[in-house]
Amino acid sequence: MKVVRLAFLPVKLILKHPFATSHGATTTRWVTIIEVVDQTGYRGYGELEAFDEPTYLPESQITARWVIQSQIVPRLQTADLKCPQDFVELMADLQGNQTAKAAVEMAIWDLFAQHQQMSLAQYLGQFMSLKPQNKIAVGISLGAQADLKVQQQIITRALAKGYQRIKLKLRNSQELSQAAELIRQFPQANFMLDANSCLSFQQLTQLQNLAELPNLLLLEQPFEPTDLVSHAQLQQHLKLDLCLDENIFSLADVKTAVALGSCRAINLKASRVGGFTTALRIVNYCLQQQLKIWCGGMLEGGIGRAASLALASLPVFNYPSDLSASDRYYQADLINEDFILENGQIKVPTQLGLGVSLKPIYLKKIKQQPNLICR
Ligand code: OSB
Ligand code: MG
Repeated sequence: MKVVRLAFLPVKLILKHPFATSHGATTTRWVTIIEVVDQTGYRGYGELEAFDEPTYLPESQITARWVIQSQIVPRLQTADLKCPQDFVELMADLQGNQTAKAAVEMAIWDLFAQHQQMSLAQYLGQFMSLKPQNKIAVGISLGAQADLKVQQQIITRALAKGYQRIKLKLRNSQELSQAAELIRQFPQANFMLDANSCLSFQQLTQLQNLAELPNLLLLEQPFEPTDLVSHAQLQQHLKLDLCLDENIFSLADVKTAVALGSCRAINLKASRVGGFTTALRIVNYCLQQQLKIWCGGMLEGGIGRAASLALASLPVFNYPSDLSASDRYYQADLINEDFILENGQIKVPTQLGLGVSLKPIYLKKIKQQPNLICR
């Protein structure tokens, strides 16, 4: 496959409700839509998931677009790809910049799946010799709330809608006691806690107490994204499973985490690890090592969420995915389709490739964008 056109379109999405984490409150989020066309005229789409600012990930929308334009495009210019994995080979000497690589790789997987007359879920499944599920169990990740009562109501509503698991975000260590109280108040519901790096060893006793709560599944990313050693020390003293998110950018990172004993679970986001090729390798490794693994999210637009649904459809994950229904994210999304929550599950697209279509306005705009490839 020869890519003859690559274009991109930045789009600003507006969240229905602010999403508060230890990095601040997100009210709007840029994503960049990637369009690739091959020599047969097939079109594939990808979504760049770096955030506006390099706080959760080291990249930003602007740095990642620069990497795509000045580093990825020149490597793709003369290539003839036999399979999506060839793209990863082609980028092998390009360090880091996982979301930039993942955005283009997503569009290339979309193209290959279409050529195979398969949905992306089926196509990913084929590489794993697994049959994808047609719907997936989902949970919801709730932004932090100062007011306990308000958060109680939000949890009640999320459970009434059918979400199979609640993830509470922490902004700081003081919010641990509020989270513990909420988890106690809903003994019938399963919870995860995501600290996005805001904790330290000073909270060790509190965390050991939390570990006694039977409906708390895991604690995600308590410490800094570079500190696998401290995570290993904490895990040694904790019955509760630690789950790593922003620590994991590659299969090598997972291997290091296993060797050190830094966690017992991985939050997998294809975009954070450079795309599906690496994501599948990580899945295989976690299965071998009996490390728990589940699919996370990062407030993706519709293209990115369709891609995440395809990955989450593989019958290998230990917990419901962080993939909410379309109605909870954006005032206006990128795609025509809506992902709807039914019995705590979301249907995986069955059409060819990503199986979703850009809204006419974005389709028209991206077609007007300059082609970065010149063959
Ligand atoms: O840490 O898992 C995270 C969103 C943006 C960035 C990081 C994270 C998250 C979420 C929300 O927790 C998951 C989602 O619903 O997309
Ligand atoms: Mg997280």
